Amino acid sequence: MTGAIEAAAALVAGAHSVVVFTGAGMSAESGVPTFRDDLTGLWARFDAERLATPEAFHADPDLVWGWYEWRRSRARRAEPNAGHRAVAALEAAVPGTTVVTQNVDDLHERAGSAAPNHLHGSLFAPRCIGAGAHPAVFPDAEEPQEGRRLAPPRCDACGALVRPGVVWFGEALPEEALRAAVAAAASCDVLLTVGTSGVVYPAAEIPRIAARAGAAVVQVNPDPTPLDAVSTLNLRGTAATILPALVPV
Ligand code: BV8
Repeated sequence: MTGAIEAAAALVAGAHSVVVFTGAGMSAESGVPTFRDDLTGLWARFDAERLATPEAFHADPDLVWGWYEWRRSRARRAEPNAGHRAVAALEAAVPGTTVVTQNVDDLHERAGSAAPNHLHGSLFAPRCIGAGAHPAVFPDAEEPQEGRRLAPPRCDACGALVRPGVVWFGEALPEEALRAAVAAAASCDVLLTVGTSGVVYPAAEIPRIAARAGAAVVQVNPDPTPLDAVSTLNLRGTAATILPALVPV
């Protein structure tokens, strides 16, 4: 595969604008379980796509808040991996680089990425469910326990329940984030898609928009995905081992 990695590195080195589109696999080598690995204990009987919904939160706020607080504590304890650091280095080497992530952790930021575009929100931006959607500060709750319920706090401003600052299934993506991601994908020379199964829409359209616009699409994933079909190069490997080889020296 070294030929493919060299070809991908040459594409990146010759690019004026690059989009790096990342999914849960980007954080796997930091020890953050991928989206569907997280269901343990109390949550194990649920399907992630059923738990990550407004209906689940409405039905049992403590169950859903407990899951997200557990995930947030896992993300806080994790460290960015060599893949996150390579993305930050790529941004420095190619000024026209845009990072678009489906991930809700903050590992891109902690690796030095300036302003990753969080299409699905963030574990670190809770807000209340009141009309004002007031940003909430995190309570000094006890360390979340795996598989345990935890009561969400109430908003200081209006008393409404606080919810995770993520985009749930059935919820619209942040308009400006999606618009910017589509614009970047439609005008880039190269799009790197890293660690995503490419099945969650409308985010999964991003690599397909780049391919349709004539960009070279390079996929980094140890496993085949539906994005194989739109990728110019498929690099069968992990984010932390492949991405450093793609950064122009
Ligand atoms: C919406 C936040 C409408 C929460 C998440 C067509 C068009 C539009 C919508 C739909 C559609 N069809 C269906 C829908 C509905 C739905 C959807 O797409 N469902 C899927 C299941 C079919 N979409 C929605 O509901 C979206 N909203 O459409 O709203 C609307 C419009 C207007 C007004 C009102 C409503 C909202 C979707 C967002 C959901 N929220 N996250 C949370 O995190 O709890 S999605 C969540 O799942 C993650 O954020 C992530 O995006 C996704 C998981 O995907 P991946 O990141 O790809 O992760 P995955 O585990 O699947 O794959 C990991 C990959 O990494 C694997 O391939 C693996 O091989 C690889 N890997 C592993 N290790 C490594 C690695 N790769 C590299 N290195 C490694 N070390």
